Amino acid sequence: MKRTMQNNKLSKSLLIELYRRMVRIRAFESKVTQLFLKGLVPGTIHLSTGQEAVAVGATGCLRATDRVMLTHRPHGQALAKGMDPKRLLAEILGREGGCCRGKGGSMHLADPKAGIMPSLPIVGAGIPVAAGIAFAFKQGESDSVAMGFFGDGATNIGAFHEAMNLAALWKLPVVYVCENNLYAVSTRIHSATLVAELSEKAKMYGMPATAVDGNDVEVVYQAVSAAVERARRGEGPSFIECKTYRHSGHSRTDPATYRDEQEVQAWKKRDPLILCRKMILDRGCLDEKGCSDLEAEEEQLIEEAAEFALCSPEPEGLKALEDVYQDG
Ligand SMILES: Cc1ncc(C[n+]2csc(CCOP(=O)(O)OP(=O)(O)O)c2C)c(N)n1
Ligand SMILES: [Mg+2]
Repeated sequence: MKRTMQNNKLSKSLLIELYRRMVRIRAFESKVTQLFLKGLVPGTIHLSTGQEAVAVGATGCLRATDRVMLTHRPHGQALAKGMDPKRLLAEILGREGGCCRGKGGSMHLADPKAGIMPSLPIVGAGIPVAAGIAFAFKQGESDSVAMGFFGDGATNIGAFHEAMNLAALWKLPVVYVCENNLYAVSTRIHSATLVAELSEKAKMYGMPATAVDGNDVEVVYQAVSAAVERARRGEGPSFIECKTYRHSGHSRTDPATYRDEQEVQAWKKRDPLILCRKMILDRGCLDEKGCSDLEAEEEQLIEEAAEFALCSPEPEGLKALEDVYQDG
C-alpha cells in the first residue's frame, strides 16, 4: 500500500484504500450476522462493528511478512491484514473451504502466508506470543515486526505484564495495539482497574505508550506506523491505546443492557466509517458517487464470499484429525 503523507495527512489514495477496508469489514460482519440469525454459524461470534478503524489503521503499514496475533474478536483484524473474505467466511461457517478447513471457526483463524498467526481467544494469551514472534525476528536478524492486538480487559491479565516487561527489556520489535472499547464483556473498565490511563501500565515497563482516537483511521495509522518504524529500526516495542467502542453486545448472545443508551448513541455518531467518508468527501478524494461505487463493490465482494462459503462442503468426519498433529 502507498504510504505517502502530505502535510501530515495521508495521501488521497491511501485514505481511500483504508476506507475500502473498513467498508469491507462492516459488510462482512453484517453478512456474518445474517448467516448467524439463519442458524448457519456454529458457536457464537464477537463482532467488531464500530472498531474498524483500529484494525485497518493499525495494519495499514504492515508488510505481508509482518505477523499479527489476534483475539476472540478477530474478523476485522484478519480482513485488514489481508485474509481472503471467502476463506474467512467459510471458516466461520465451519466449512472445508475455510482458512483452517473449518476446524477453527470464528475465534480460531490463521493464515500464516498473510502473516496471520492462529488467533487466541484466551484473554491476554496472545500478548506473550507476539513477544515470542518478535524475539524470533530479532534472533533471525529480520526487520519484520510483530503486532499484538488485545482489549482493555486484557491489560489486567498477568500475561500482559510479563510480556510488556520482557518486550521492553529485550527491545523486541513488537507493537501492542490495545482496543479500549470501555468494556470487558459487561464490566466497565474502571470497575476493573484504578489506573486511569492504560498507557501508564506499559510506560511503567519502560516502553513508549500513547493513547489515540481509535475511531479516526488516519490518527490510528499515523500513530501505529511511527511505532512500527521504530520497531523496524531495532529501537524496541511500543504500546498504542486506541479509544473506541463496539456498537453491539460482547457476543451475539449479549443484549448489552448494561450500557447507557446515550453513551451508545454518542459513540455511534462518531462511527469510524462516517468519519472517514466525510474526510474523503471534504478533501475531494472521491465524490458522493465515488464513495457509493466503492461501497457497492465491497458489498458485491462479500456476496461472492457468502456464495463461496455456502457452497463449500462441511468437513468429512474422517478428516477430523488431519492437520491437527505435526508429522514426525
Ligand atoms: C483468560 C480468560 N478469561 C475469561 C475469558 C472470557 N472472556 C472472553 S472475552 C472476555 C472479555 C475481554 O475483554 P477485552 O479484553 O476488553 O476485549 P473485548 O471483548 O472488549 O474486545 C472475557 C472475560 C477468556 N476468554 N479468557
Ligand atoms: Mg474491551
